Order: sequence, then C-alpha cells, then structure tokens
Amino acid sequence: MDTGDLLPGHADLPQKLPTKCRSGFVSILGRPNAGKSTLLNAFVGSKVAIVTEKPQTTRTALQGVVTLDGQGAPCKVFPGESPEKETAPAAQIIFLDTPGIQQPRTSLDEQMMEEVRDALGDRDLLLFLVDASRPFGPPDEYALGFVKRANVPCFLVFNKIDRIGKEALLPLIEQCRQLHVFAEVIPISALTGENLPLLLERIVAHLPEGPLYFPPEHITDLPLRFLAGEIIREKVILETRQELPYASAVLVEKFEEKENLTHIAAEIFVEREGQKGIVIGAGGQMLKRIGTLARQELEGLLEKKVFLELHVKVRERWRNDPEFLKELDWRRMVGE
Ligand SMILES: Nc1nc2c(ncn2[C@@H]2O[C@H](COP(=O)(O)OP(=O)(O)OP(=O)(O)O)[C@@H](O)[C@H]2O)c(=O)[nH]1
Ligand SMILES: [Mg+2]
Repeated sequence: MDTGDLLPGHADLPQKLPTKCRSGFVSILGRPNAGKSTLLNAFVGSKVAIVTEKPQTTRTALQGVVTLDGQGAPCKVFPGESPEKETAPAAQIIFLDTPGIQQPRTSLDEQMMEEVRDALGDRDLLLFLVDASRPFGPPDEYALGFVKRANVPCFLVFNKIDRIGKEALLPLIEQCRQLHVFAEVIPISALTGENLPLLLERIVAHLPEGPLYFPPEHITDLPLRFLAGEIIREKVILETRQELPYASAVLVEKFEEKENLTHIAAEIFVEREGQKGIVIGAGGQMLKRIGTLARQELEGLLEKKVFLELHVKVRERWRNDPEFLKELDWRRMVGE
C-alpha cells in the first residue's frame, strides 16, 4: 500500500490538472457497528480500516483518500506504461472514518469521542451513517447530537439496506428528517456496493472546487506499522468472545523490513490474567491461530514474507490509563 507524500513533492502534477477539480474533507460518523469502516474501505478500494461484527472496533480516526477522474472512476495519472489511458483527476475526497459515537465510560471511550469531535471541524461534508436494519432509538439520537452541533452540511446515509425491505425505509426516513435537516438522504449497502456510485457522485457534487491535496495514488497517511497492529487486533476481536475484544490492545514493538522478509513483533495487552489465558488458549492454540491469520493477511498487504512474533501481556485497567493510551496513538510513531 502506498502511503505517499503530500502534493508539493510532485513536480508533474500541476500541468496535468484539469481546470475544474473538486476536492474536500468528508467525515463518516455514526453509532458503533453502523458500517462506517466498511464504507471507507469500499470507497478506497483497499482495507484501511479493520472491520468486525463487534461494536467499538475503530478506536482512532482513519484517513482514506479517493481520487476520481471525470467519469467517476479511480484516477490514473502516474502509471507511466500506457499514457493514452491516463486520466486527469476531477475530484479528490479525503474521507475520515471515526470511532462509533456512544456515551463514554472509560478514558479510552473519552479519547475515542475526542477523535469524533476532532473529525467535525473544518469539514466540507459529514456522512451520518445509520444501520437501517435496526430501530432508530436514543443511542442514534445521541450520536446525531454530535452532527447537529457541528453545523456542517450532512448526508443521512442508511446502510445495510440489503437486510431490509424497501418499504421499511420510508418510516425511518420520516423519523430522522424530523430530527435534523439533512442535505441528502441516501440508502446504501456498504457490503454489496448498492448505491455507492450514487453516494459518491452526490458527495462530489457537494464539494467545492479545489486542488488535489495528495497525489492520486495516495490512499492513507497511516503508517504500515500501525496497520499491522490493527490487523492483529482484528484477529483478536474476531477470535475471542465476551469482554476480550474491548479489553485488548496491540502495540507493535518491532517493524523491520528486510530484503525478503518483514520482521514484526507485537504485544497484545489485556486487562487481567484470566484474559491472558484465553488469548493464549489451551496449549497456545488460540494465540497460534491469531498469529497465523494475522501473518497471512500481513503477507498479502506487504507482498513479502512476514515473521510475526506475538506476546500477551497484562496491563490492568489500561483503558483508564492516559499514559498507555498515549503509547497506543499511531501519531507518536510518525513523530507528530
Ligand atoms: N448486511 C450488511 N452488513 C454490513 C454492511 N456494512 C457493514 N456491515 C457489517 O456490519 C458490521 C460492522 O461493520 P463496521 O464497518 O466494522 O462498522 P463500524 O461502523 O465501523 O463499527 P465501529 O468501528 O465499531 O464503530 C460488520 O460485520 C460488517 O460486515 C451492509 O451494508 N450490509
Ligand atoms: Mg469502524
């Protein structure tokens, strides 16, 4: 995956830009489990954010950039090999996936809601995602409160319509329209891709004319080291039950790219001894499974063999430990 430089590095770009390019910053918001990360990945066409069926999977705001040509297709500007196929960028959308909005109970939750609040400033558009297969209730209204306070144009996006009959949508739309003035209401399925081209087209129509902020091949600013930790965390969440998905954190201690191999060493943190036993499993079977699944995916991402070392550690009440939460922050990895 390319984690590209900012635009000024690209001397070629300005001459190739069409006169009218639209660009802007769009945050994806909603309750936990609404499908925000699935939508981000679908737009970007690559796995930037981990996805699980458990709520509270995403813990930090995650950037995903989409650059489109005049036909709304992913843009190719610098592929080099067949210049006749190169297309000029017509739009660039810098999406931000965010943690699911809910009442905070721990310092980690509070930090996650801070990430959401940060994702509301200086935005061109918000997407408020609602799981259309569930009743719209007080937790959704709580989440909507963040959007209302932001004072930024917002699309109401009903996700998971593959799970419901079309007639079930109308009362939902009516209910939500009474709570806030939305710029557009669009039903989609982030999983099957239904209506995603329409949503993308409407997003672009709402963006101002502007420059490319990133080269067209840029997908995210997240370091590979962080993505590696997230992939490991995803496997921990998918393979464990009850409180463990919420009580687990992953810290990548070593990320060494060698010629034919990447050596990754990571620590899986849990809050209690008993949880450590569960992650390791009888005879180490669970940890082995987590390691195998993570390694296979990492080898696909890095296009290289991976040597993955995993250790499990107990750090009591880490979700309420501001120092440890700082250690987990990927921005520290790039020296911000
Ligand atoms: N049927 C169906 N399932 C979906 C759709 N979009 C997402 N899902 C599923 O919903 C679950 C949650 O998806 P995520 O993308 O992780 O949701 P999220 O909003 O990012 O969740 P948090 O990060 O926890 O806030 C996963 O099991 C997805 O596969 C959809 O359009 N249809
Ligand atoms: Mg998510």
